[in-house]
Amino acid sequence: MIEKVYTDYFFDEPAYDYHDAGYVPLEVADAPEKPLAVPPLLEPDKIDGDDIYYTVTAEAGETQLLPGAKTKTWGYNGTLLSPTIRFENGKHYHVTLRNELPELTTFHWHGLNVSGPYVDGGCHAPVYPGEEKQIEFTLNQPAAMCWLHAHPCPSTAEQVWHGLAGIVYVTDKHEQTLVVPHEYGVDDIPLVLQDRRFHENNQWDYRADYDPDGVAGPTAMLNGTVRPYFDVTTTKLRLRMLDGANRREWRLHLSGDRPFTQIASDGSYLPEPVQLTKVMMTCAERVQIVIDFADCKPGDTVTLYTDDAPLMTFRIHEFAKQNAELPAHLLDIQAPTVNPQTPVRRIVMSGMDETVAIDGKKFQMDRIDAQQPIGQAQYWDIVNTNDKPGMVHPFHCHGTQFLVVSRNGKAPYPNEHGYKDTMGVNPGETVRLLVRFDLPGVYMYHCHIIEHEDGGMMAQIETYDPSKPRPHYELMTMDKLMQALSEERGVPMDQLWMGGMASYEAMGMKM
Ligand SMILES: [Cu+2]
Repeated sequence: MIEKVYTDYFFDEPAYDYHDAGYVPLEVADAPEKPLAVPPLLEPDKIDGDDIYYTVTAEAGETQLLPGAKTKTWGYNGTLLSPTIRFENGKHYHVTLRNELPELTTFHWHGLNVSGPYVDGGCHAPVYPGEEKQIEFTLNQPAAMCWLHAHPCPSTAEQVWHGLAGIVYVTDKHEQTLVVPHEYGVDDIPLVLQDRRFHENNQWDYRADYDPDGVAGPTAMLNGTVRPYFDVTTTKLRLRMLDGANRREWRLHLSGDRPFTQIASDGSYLPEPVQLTKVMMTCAERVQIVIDFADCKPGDTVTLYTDDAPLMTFRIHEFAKQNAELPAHLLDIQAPTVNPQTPVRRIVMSGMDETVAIDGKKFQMDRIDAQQPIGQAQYWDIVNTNDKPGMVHPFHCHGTQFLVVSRNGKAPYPNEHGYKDTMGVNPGETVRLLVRFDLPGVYMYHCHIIEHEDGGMMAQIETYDPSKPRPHYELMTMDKLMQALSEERGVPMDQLWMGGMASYEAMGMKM
């Protein structure tokens, strides 16, 4: 029995995105309600014992989003977003990455504990148009919801805006022992929250909407559905939510202040469920909640809101009463060992618009900014030097799931006790993380307001096995990437448009 119900968003109100001059308020689209699109599960190409084979193809197409003209969109194995990919912990995966887009892209597995920089799919792992690459990995991490998105900096934001984002479930044996909703598409549904502006003829125009502090639009889109409803046919419903927006924060609550229970964050279940009436997600964060409709009757509706904008309606149907309570304990978190000698690393996120930087520097693909041995935890103090009111910068690190130790020396938020890979840092705040890498490689860490990341608010760390010689990593350079894009787009290098470029130029850097 959970007694305490939290009723605030925890984050600092003066830093909420709606205070920013460039904020785009949400509007209810002039379109009828539609059933929520629940992506199908991706079928493997082949299963051979513990070896499982998948193909993921990035492609362009058209999607019916509003009445009238279809919208030109990009997606994985489809025209928008992706089928849901379900990985099982401990299995060995072979994934063919195909690029049928007109330009290079990368396939980044956000939240998966796989080796960097190539399998991880950051900027060093381009797949050129018409080509394919093979990756393989064995998963070693607890059950979670992660995601797949394009990451070819500095055009990550534009490619994600086109639709290159997909849901990835990780399952494990422990999860199978928990009494929590898990019937995919029935009482366990993924929910990708995004926003777009529809221009003439229902088209998106990323460049027209460009804002260096993040691109936003007035129309909310959940799993690519504008004005969705969902037919509830079970007492309890589990939503696996992802902030898949480039910039927008979601401050979620239900009509009638109906409480809900958060059971998981980015990289794992929470140790104990937390009951809330409000939850805020910053870019790339995941929150899994269970809503209990036991007191509802057929014909009732419950609405999901962000601030005061309605996002989705739950239409209640007949359901068999299911009175089992959620487990009081969900996961044992084994924190990495620390001692008084545990190193403390300080990482400073600074600036707004074009001045964004990490430790005062813009990202350089062929520069390694930090090093850390594998298997040994270190404290990372993430500092946001923005004044109030400034922005919450969502800090993300590839290749690891960390623990949040403290916020300005105080306890983390009640729903931050699970593993995370992305975490909002308030202006003027220092958030202490405990970070351990298991695999050697090169991993990026950055702000997940995607335009900030493209604008250079990113750095990279090399992790290494102290008992082995250091491997050589073939790192991409901005020049190489720009040359490729210039050829693919048929545009001279100096006329190549990428949002992040202006940001580098503002800092006096030649691209
Ligand atoms: Cu940022």
